[in-house]
Amino acid sequence: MTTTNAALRDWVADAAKLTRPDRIQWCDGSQSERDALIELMLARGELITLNQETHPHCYLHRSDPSDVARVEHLTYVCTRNREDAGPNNNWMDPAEAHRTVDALFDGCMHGRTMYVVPYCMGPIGSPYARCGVEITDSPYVVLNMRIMTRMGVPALQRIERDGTFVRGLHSIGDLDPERRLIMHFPEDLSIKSVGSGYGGNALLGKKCLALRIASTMARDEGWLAEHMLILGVEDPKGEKSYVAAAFPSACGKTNFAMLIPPPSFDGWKVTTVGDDIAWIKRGPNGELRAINPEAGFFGVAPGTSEKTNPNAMATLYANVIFTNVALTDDGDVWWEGMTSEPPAHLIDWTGADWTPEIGRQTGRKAAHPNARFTVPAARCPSIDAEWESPAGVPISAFIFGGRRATTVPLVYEAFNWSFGVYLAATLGSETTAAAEGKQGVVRRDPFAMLPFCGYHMGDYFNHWLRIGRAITDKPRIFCVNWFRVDAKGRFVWPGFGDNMRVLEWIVARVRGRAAGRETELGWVPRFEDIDWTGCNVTREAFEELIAADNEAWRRELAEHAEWFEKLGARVPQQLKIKRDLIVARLSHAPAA
Ligand code: GTP
Ligand code: SPV
Ligand code: MN
Repeated sequence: MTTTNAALRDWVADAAKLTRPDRIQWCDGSQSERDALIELMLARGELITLNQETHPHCYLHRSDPSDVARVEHLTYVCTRNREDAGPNNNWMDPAEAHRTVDALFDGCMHGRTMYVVPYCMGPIGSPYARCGVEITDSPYVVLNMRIMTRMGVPALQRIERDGTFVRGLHSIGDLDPERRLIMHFPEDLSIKSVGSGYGGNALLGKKCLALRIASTMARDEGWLAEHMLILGVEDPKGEKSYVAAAFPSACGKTNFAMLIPPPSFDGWKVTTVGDDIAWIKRGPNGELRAINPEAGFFGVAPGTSEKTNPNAMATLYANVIFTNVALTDDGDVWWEGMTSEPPAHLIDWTGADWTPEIGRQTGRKAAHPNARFTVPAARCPSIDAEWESPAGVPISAFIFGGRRATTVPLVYEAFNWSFGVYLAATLGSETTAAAEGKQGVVRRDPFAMLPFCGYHMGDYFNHWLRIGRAITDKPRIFCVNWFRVDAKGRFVWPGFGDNMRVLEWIVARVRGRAAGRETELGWVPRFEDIDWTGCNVTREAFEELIAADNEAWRRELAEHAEWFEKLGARVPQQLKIKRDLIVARLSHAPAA
């Protein structure tokens, strides 16, 4: 296999000259190609066959222990003008970046096969879709890309027809964290990633193309590339709405996208369009329409159980690559939170023996907290009938949520679009295991895009304000927080399926059918505006969950001011004025 596209041919030849692989394999996406890659990885000990009766076509992969999460401090956006990358990105001059990273690529594929992986983000026939080619020396990456994207012959055909694609050069290098770099060149639509085999660092279609590069395309072309799930919600009468929701990494997108309503919500149905990324464009009638550019889920394993996310558990029956989960004695998988009691013996994610006793004594987890599963989206029982619709689905509401132990109410609705942009721009969340670094520290994560916006965050806020002016049918904007804790550190809100109670109120608001109470931050439901059947949240607990403490919010708003200060002059004046408005409202609010 090769290609009629000369630019692609030349680029592959140049990459081979630099990295000097033993051989080059063009990937066609076929079943036989997949089987051969699995055989190869099994032979090399890079995959473990799971119990094929309980888990057909499922395998376990263990990463190098130093390579288990995204590395934000080693991720760069390389624009000619430093200001264009913004204070939200690490920056290097493009020429220097190429020199630096090429030194790491020099000869790195010696003794290895170079795989050329053409892929399409979005349904092949969709005008919203964009193609890329990833060159990699990792069969694990090829297998994952085959699940996460439309990979192989049809993608190559589209590239040859369109003539354009995003270049992504990847090598696992020597996995030395000191020789690891994830470089983006949005001005020439290319990516160079070396030294990591992990998810967002190495599957270049996902965060690198579909968010960092795509966000700059979207800025220039007038659309949105967002870290959002997309779900459909249908009421008992068959009326259906779609919403898109942005939560930071490991803050609940997959779970919310696959929500199963509580039994009392008879006749309600939630369906899944996507669980991580949304590309959103203006439709023919002035509405916003979204596609899921991905073809699979790369989901967080810990915490996933029959209780919390039965749809995910059903999805995980077949054709799954598990990464860094624990292995049971009968060839099954396990992770913290899957069952209330751990099995008596496991092999942990590093390959070492693990028992509950060892866990207690050493504090070691059996699965890595950022252990993941890769699985085709089509396997999900709640997959939406329109999930591959080339024209996308119409979006009625945007939801933004963070992981906040205190301060942020369960749900509130922004007064209008620009107010909603303010709330999203100042979103805070506790850091998680999805990225290297200290966990549980509150940081600003605007639109859940801090690690993924490929350009200056101030320009991005402006872009959202511009989009709002360009559409006639504006989705309403809501904020949620499932993660408030009590004095003992326990979650106060039941979460998961019970999030339906909040989603129902949101959908009713969108349809103009739900009441609420006006607060300084926006509209919130009253206790009686929510259906509590079968739920043990008391009126008192609800009032706690929905409260916005005046003192705490004054501190929060002071942090917003610091945050805008940090982002500098490109933050829209309109947003700074919004802050002053809330401060003024809070200072006039009656004492609680
Ligand atoms: P990325 O794939 O990293 O972008 O993450 P995500 O936003 O899809 O997060 P995911 O749904 O995988 O959830 C991450 C963790 O949060 C899991 O351990 C979940 O069990 C947990 N979680 C999800 N929803 C809720 C909720 O409503 N309440 C609580 N307490 N935990 C939740
Ligand atoms: C995230 O970290 O937000 C993920 C996983 O969805 S990764 O693909 O590694 O970015
Ligand atoms: Mn994500």
